[in-house]
Order: sequence, then C-alpha cells, then structure tokens
Amino acid sequence: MRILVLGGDGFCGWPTSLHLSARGHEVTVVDNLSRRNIDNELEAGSLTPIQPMGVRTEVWKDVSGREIDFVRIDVAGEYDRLVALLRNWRPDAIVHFAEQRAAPYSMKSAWHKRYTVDNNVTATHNVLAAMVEAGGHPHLVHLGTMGVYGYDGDGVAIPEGYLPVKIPTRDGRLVDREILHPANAGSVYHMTKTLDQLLFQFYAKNDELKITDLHQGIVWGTQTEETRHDERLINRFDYDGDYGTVLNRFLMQAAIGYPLTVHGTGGQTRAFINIQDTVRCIGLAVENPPQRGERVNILNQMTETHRVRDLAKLVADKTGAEIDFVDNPRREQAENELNADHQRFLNLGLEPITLQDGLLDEVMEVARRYADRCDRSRIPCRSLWRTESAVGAGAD
Ligand code: NAD
Ligand code: USQ
Repeated sequence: MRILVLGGDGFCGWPTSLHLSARGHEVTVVDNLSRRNIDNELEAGSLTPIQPMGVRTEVWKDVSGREIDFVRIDVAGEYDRLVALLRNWRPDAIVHFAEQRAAPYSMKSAWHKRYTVDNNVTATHNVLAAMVEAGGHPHLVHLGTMGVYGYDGDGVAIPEGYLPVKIPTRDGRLVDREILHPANAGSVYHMTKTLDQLLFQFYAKNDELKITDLHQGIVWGTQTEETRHDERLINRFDYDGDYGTVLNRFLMQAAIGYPLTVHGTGGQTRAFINIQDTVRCIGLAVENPPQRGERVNILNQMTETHRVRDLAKLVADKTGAEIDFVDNPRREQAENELNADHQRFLNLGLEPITLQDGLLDEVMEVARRYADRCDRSRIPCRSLWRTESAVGAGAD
C-alpha cells in the first residue's frame, strides 16, 4: 500500500512510519516540524538525541534497503500543497498524527489554547476536504484519544465509540439509536479530539469517506523493533512537564533520582499502551479499512488501565525511588474508575505487551544512558488549568 503519514516525525509517527515501511508499504512522511520548534519554545528537548529527518530516512535506507520520503507541509496552513500531494501521490491510506498533542501545553495560556484549536481542528478538516477534492478514496486512520470519553466514570462500561441508547418519541415509543459516546473533554487539547469526531461523522456520511478513529490511551516506552536497529533511528522521549506523559516520566525520574511527581492523590485511572503495540495497532487498522458508506470505524487503542499512584508504587518498589504527592495543576477528578472495552484490536490479532513484560527496564536504561541531557528544572508541571485571576473573576 502507499501510505501517507501526517505527523510522521513525532513520537508515535516516526516508529509507525518505520513499522509500515518494514511491512513492505510505500511510506511518505508529511510533517511541518512544529514539535521540534515547540522544543525550542519550551527549552526542553527530547531526552534521547533524535536526528533530523534527513538523517533518519538515510539511516533507515542503509539498514533496511527501503526508502521513506519526507515532505515538509503544514497540514493546517498549506491546504493547496496537501491537495496536490494527494492528487499526485494517490495514497491508499493516510495516517493522521499531525496535531498538537499535549494537554498541559494546550492549557498554558490563551495563545496556546488558540494555537491548539486552530492547528488541530483545521489540520483535520483540511485532510477531510482535501480527500474529497483529490478523490481516489484513501482510507483515513486518525489518532484520537481515550480522553474523549472523560474520566468522571464510576466504573460504567465505556464502549468503543458508540453508545446504544433508547430515545423517547412524542407518542411514548422508545427508538433504538447508536450515538457517539457523549464527549467529556478534560483539556483544550482533548476537546479538539472531540471536535474531530464530529468532522469525521459528517464526512463519512456526506462523502462516504472511509475513516477509522483510534481512541488511544497514554503511550509508554520509547523504542520499537525498528528504532532499535541503529542509535540514529531512536525515538523521541519527552520528559518535561508539558509533553512528558506519566509512566515515562516516572521511569525517567526514577532513573535520575528525582522523586516521582504524583498529582494530587494519584487516584486518577487511565488507559495505557506500549509504543510497540501502538505501531502494531496502526498497521492492523490500515490493513482493515471500513467500506465506503459505513459509519466511522472506532476502536479503543489501549491494552490496560492503571491508577497513577499504583504506577508510582510499582516504579518505587522496583527502584527505591521516593514518591512526591504534589498539588495537582489540573482540574480533574481526584479518583475515578475506568472500565473501557478494547476487544476490537484483540479480535484483529493484537497480542498486548503489558507492564509485566520487562520493557519498564528498557525505558529506564534509555533514560539512564541520556541522563546528562536532562534539565531537571523542566520536570515539574507548571501549566495550570485555572489561573488565580480566572478563579477570582468568578470562573466557577
Ligand atoms: P508528537 O507531538 O510527538 O507528534 C505529532 C507530530 O505532528 C509532530 O512531529 C508535529 O511536528 C506534527 N504536526 C503537528 N501539527 C502539524 C501540522 N499542522 N502539519 C504538519 N505536521 C504537524 O505527538 P505524538 O505523541 O506522536 O502523538 C501523535 C498523535 O497521537 C496525536 O494526534 C496525539 O493526539 C495522539 N495520541 C498520542 C498519545 C501519546 O501518549 N503520545 C496518546 C493518545 C493519542
Ligand atoms: N500525572 C501525574 N504526574 C505527572 C504527570 C501526569 O500524576 O508527572 C497525571 C495527570 O494529572 C493525569 C494522568 O497522570 O491524571 C495522565 O497524564 P499524562 O500527561 O500522562 O496524559 P494526558 O494528559 O492524558 O495526555 C496523554 C497524551 C495525549 C493523549 C492522552 C491519552 O499526551 O496526547 O491523548 O495521553 S488519554 O489520557 O487516554 O486521554
């Protein structure tokens, strides 16, 4: 297949591009390198020394004999170039990672909120409009988030996208419907993913676009089968307070002797998936498209759920690290249950990697190897969900 990977320079996109290329697909990466610019803005780079795209693709060619092309396009800002690429290259599938993905970054200021909405919603809509304009019926595989369902749950079953409901008519009958699960975003970033869902619903109905939306949990790990081939293929490792995600942060903090930063009571339960499973799931999704005219194909891309304080204890027991219960900078439920269906990928043959599978050690080893690249002042989460002035202005 010819596969366009939008956002293919990022944490999930780069190893996915390698995985798809290794499976024999023809891959072109599109990226505007905005994530590398955000590293500059935040003065916090990847813990691992990621190489420029030119080096990455050259090394991949040397080790695999396969080529990955790279085109620098801003998917949100350069619509005509995107349409031209779709017309000329005629992909069978488009994998869409090209969004600003950090919840804390999206909450830093009004500028960051507006940037995240402008970038993410416009990027997604541009992809959809360009697919219609260029024709050819490629399959769009989008990376969404488990966060669209919200985390207020007391253990109710979260379905894979659609909720069966009974709606009363005026004459007292009950009509069966399947609706998108109500959206319940916890940050401006997560909200953009709930908006993406509505765009997909419309274009699948109106233009019969083939769309798969993957509601992914928190990704942990850094290396995959392909990135391990050569140090210059190494994946990003975000550890800072904006982009670092919880389990990778705990592992990295343990590796450098920094107390584990549990927000609040650590009673937040979240869904997780290892980066190796992420790339496998995307391969499975690409190879199992919906038909034209079908509703959006939604799968929960996660393999297990954990409470934040249990993860901290697991890492502390393993390493002797201290746990620091810090004030929670976010507005989120202190304690929640999470019970999400994730059978569909298992049905497609996914054999999940769990926390027990030894990869925690690999992540810590990577963190130790590059510990001298860490700026400890970038570790605390400083992005607040509400500022004092907003509270004072009666935001309640
Ligand atoms: P990332 O920031 O590392 O990668 C995103 C890539 O997209 C970057 O290389 C960036 O430069 C590029 N990009 C952003 N806006 C663009 C634009 N307008 N035009 C072209 N390129 C653009 O993020 P990631 O962790 O790889 O996440 C990828 C996707 O997966 C995101 O959509 C995210 O919401 C989703 N996701 C990530 C996680 C996770 O834990 N990392 C979990 C669930 C879902
Ligand atoms: N947390 C801590 N300590 C930390 C960092 C985080 O206790 O040092 C807590 C947070 O308060 C939150 C939980 O851990 O309760 C998860 O935070 P996170 O930063 O690991 O994940 P999140 O903000 O939800 O975002 C990440 C990705 C995002 C993706 C999402 C999937 O950055 O792109 O969509 O995971 S999900 O969480 O399933 O919505």
